[in-house]
Amino acid sequence: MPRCHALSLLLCTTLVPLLAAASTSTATRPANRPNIVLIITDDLGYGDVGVYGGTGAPTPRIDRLAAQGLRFNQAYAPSSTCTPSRYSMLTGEYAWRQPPAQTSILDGDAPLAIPPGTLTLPVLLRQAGYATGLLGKWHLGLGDGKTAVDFNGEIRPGPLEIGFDTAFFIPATVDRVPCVFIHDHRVHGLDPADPIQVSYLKRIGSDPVGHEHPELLKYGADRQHADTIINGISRIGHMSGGNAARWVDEDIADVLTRRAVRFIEENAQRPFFLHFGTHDPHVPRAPHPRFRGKSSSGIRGDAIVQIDWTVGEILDALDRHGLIDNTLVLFTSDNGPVLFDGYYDGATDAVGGHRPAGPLRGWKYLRYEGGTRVPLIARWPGHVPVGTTEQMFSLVDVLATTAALLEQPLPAGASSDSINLLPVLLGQTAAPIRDHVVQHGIGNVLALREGDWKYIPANADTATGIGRGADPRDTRFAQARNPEPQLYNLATDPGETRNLASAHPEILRKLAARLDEIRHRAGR
Ligand code: NG6
Ligand code: CA
Repeated sequence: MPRCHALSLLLCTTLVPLLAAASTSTATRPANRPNIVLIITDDLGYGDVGVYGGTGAPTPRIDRLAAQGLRFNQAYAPSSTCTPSRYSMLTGEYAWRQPPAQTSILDGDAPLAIPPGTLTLPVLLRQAGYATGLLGKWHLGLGDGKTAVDFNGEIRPGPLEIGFDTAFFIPATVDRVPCVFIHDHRVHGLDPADPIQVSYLKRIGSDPVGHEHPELLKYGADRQHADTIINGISRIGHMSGGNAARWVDEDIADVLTRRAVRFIEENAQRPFFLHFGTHDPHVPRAPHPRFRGKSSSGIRGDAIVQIDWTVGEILDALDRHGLIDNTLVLFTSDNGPVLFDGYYDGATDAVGGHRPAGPLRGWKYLRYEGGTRVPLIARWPGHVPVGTTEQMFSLVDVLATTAALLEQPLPAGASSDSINLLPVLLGQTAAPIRDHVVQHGIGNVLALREGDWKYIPANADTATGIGRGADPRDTRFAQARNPEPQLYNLATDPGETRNLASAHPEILRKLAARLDEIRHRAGR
């Protein structure tokens, strides 16, 4: 069983009466209808933020948020990559229950991963009367898959068909084409006289490509990231046209942050849900020049400074509109960190003593703790206690927890992997509710943490997910060779260094059986 931190015990025993008192005096709306601002960063690690021990970039605004709320030390992203993690968070069902082609890292022209009609987090909130907005990273596919997505016409189904009232978003990743924002159903700022074409299979148009014209690049890239050059950065995939609509990487954070502030202003009078996905500190890293050199760990650290600025702007907007007390803010990340992810931007050399995954082993893509343990900070003054907690929380639980908060029943069979952790969020229990968490690595491999024990099944020697021309420093190689099952005790060995599989065969068997049971339990 997870250890319950002394402070959470203290919180549970001393704060609950205070919280109850506070909730009756707050605000003009029922206490179970706070606005929800969910800030989900992209590839920010467990050790990247100051309050989590990060030393590579100052993060005073995120640290202040933590000081005003609850910091989870045992929070997990459902997967070590973006698409499956976000799928799981929005649906409450582990992505690996679906076919890999639907929920593995998606290209910019892949079909929508979540079927319209699914009970999603935004659907739930919309049903409860919330305005629902998506800003920033999406990466869950577009279109029905029957015909190719036409980026010059109506792009649907997409975020609006799975519960968002409005959306202004990056279709996949910033390293993938098309390099344009989509606003609701259309490419933002598209000149119809300059139509967009996208292909991941063949070269199209006359734009230069990175592998032929390295002299045009801000920094080099491996072959996988060396197709069409846009704004001096080569991408995965080919794109032509849409010149007026192409984003400027250095301005992405500003564009999205401005829209977040506007969304808050426009919805200040009604309950709202803002799903804000930063691009930072994902590759290609191109923080605005005003943040360059503002960290001690190079370009990736500067991108983290940019995140901190973004968070500060969003929190200031809540403050200006008097919304602090009736807004639940959640700050987290979609998967673990990575230094080298295709671009030679100097991040690996500049990291110095900063440890993006903190004391944990591994990186993005992997089942080790560093791949999926993420920062999670919750703030809702007067409701969420101030302090830290050792209770486990997976982002797959956001849905059932929100449903409980809104007192909305979940239909039988929906969101089958999501656990209601509202009592944890509100500091009403010292007893652990979630006693295990499933961790998902690239190539659809799983691991199970139960209490302090961590089990990683053996897998075939396949270079899971490693594409053409991968650089040898690609962290995905670390997962490829895993002929023996692994068992770690995270209480005594948080860095997963001593494999206890042969010392504790009975624990190994028990965890293997439980993982099997979870794996075969029917999903949605
Ligand atoms: C990988 C890309 C990587 C990144 C990742 C998605 C290669 C070699 N690497 O396939 O650069 O885009 O996909 O990251 O293509 S995620 O955070 O959105 O999951
Ligand atoms: Ca990510």
